[in-house]
Amino acid sequence: MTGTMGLQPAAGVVTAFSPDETRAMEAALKAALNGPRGANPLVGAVVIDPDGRQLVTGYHRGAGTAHAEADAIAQAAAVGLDLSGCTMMVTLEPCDHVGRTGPCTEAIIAAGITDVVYAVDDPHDPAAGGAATLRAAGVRVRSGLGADEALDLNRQWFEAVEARRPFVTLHIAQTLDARIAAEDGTSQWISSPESLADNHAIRSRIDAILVGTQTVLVDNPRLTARTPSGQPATSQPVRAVMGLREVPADAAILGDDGLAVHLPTRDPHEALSMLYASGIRHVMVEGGSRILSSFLSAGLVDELIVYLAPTLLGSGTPALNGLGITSLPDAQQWEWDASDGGPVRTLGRDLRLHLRPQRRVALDPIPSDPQPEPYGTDPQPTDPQPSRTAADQAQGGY
Ligand code: AOF
Ligand code: ZN
Repeated sequence: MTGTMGLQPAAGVVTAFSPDETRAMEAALKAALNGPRGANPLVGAVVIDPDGRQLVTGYHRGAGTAHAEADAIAQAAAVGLDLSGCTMMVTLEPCDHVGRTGPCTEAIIAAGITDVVYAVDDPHDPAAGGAATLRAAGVRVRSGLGADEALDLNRQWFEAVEARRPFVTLHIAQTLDARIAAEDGTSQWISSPESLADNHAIRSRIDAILVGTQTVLVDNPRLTARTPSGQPATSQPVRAVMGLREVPADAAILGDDGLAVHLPTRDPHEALSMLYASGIRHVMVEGGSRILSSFLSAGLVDELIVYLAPTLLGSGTPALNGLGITSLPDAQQWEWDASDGGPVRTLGRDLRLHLRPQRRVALDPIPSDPQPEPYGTDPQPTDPQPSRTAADQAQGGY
């Protein structure tokens, strides 16, 4: 996100905001960055008293957890702070639905908050309508302060909601020279135990994990979310395999929990549509290189997480196998993501890089040209794509 200094309401919005409100919205935008990206947007909320003093700051910690408004109100309750007559500044229109958590409108009204200023409308149908509900309950509601920043903060999420597709996180575990396996196919372990643990923690909070049939045939991964001691995590993602080749009946990915699904397509758009239709809102694409490349070349990646090991191979399977780019001006441009722990973290001996696209490559649901690199057929023996999912073959642990 670009700096939040000097927030302005969106063009056409004429409501005046006080300097204290502007400062509080800046603080709310900053707080939102603490959360993880995914099925839900990053949201921050700051409550100020009638003198403009900031009382509590809340943020959303991802799908299934308290919304930013509820988080701020709970913090106030925990220390016995009365918020009646106060103003809440929030980066997204408060929700009006019972999803995984209760409606924020209700929590705001119950807390006695009399004013709400939010940055941008919630485009998500089931949750929208909060402003009208608040007004009907006598709350003064204004919007538009920090709208540009709030839109930019969640621009990939807004795009995914609009396109009615899941939010896509792409995961690559690679060497310094961008290899995901050595020439002989060995790939255990490129990443540090800390990186593997981080990846499994993400698996336990997403809706689905996606790999290609090639990865299943070569690596036979389990793709479950597991704790560092090898125990299954409490929450498990759907395990999806895409591609036209059959998934062997004894493939480890099938498991016995009914969470595995085969998507008979090579088109990443189609795979996402199928997942969306079954209620999936956040998918992590894990590999191999052809799947990674096809999602990247289709412009379908909202978040990129790269575990970079301080290891050189000099040959072996490259993380990507071509994005259809032949000239530098056509290169995909990525931006360091300040959210969720920042753009660079140290995980054991690895670096964890966190990025988001600088601009969308394709917005159309079904782009026709160029076609994504096919995969799932014509397996290449020299490119076995073991990927880090080979880790799943290990007994216990990762
Ligand atoms: C808010 N505050 O902090 C967030 C909101 O499944 P749920 O219950 O978590 O609801 C998710 C939807 O709620 C999400 O798609 C978006 O429309 C809204 N997110 N709303 O009032 C928040 N994260
Ligand atoms: Zn809410």
